[in-house]
Amino acid sequence: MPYELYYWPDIQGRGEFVRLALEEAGAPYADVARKKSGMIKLERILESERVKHPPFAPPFLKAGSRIIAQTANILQFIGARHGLAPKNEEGRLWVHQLQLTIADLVAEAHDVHHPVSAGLYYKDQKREAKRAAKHFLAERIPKFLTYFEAVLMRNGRNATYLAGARLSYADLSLFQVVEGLRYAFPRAMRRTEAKLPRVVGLRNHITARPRIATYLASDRRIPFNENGIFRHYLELDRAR
Ligand SMILES: N[C@@H](CCC(=O)N[C@@H](CS)C(=O)NCC(=O)O)C(=O)O
Repeated sequence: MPYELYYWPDIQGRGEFVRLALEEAGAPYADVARKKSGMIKLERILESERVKHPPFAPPFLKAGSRIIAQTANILQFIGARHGLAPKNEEGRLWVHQLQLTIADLVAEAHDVHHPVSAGLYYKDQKREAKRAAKHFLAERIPKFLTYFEAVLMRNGRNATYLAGARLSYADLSLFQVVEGLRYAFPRAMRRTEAKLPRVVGLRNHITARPRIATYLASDRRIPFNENGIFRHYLELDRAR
């Protein structure tokens, strides 16, 4: 049975981490809210009192009768089922740990343009956003990405992937983070990336994987925009 992915229809957002894993796995899925009446189905699940394990927010994945939420949790599930995670416990925990660290970075990237509240418009928190961006660009992006550079280095001199010798969902997610940060902060990323050859190498490798390349060229890949997590505001990319 095809999976059903429930996520907002007009943004990559956190749903994109799940889309990438499903695409790489070649797993059939419906991106429900992008189809006719799909938003009604999504809202119905969020509001239902009959769902055994109710999701707090999208993304969530319907697999048969199960509904699974939280991006890292969904990926753990897909990873185990579709060979995108190590089989042994140590390896599985390590990949999950990496994914949770990526989730921390994603949350910080979001909070740069919404530092006061997700409930306010960007235009109502621009001053605070500029302050947040200055620190995010100068300190936080380098700290996170240098960490992933070191993880790649520690995995072996010629390592392609973050964990062991095989691709995992964390590799796909790191690719997505680099793409997102490049879109949001092109100027700052040019500077930062110069010191991250392994992270850039992993990003390039993922782009060239046949299923991912096909996906990226398709209309299933929603372009980045200013409603998602990674938003390009010139004033934030230039914050100093
Ligand atoms: N930790 C959750 C966060 C989920 C989340 O924040 N989803 C956003 C879209 S990316 C949302 O719709 N949030 C609604 C809300 O927080 O009220 C995850 O990783 O899946």
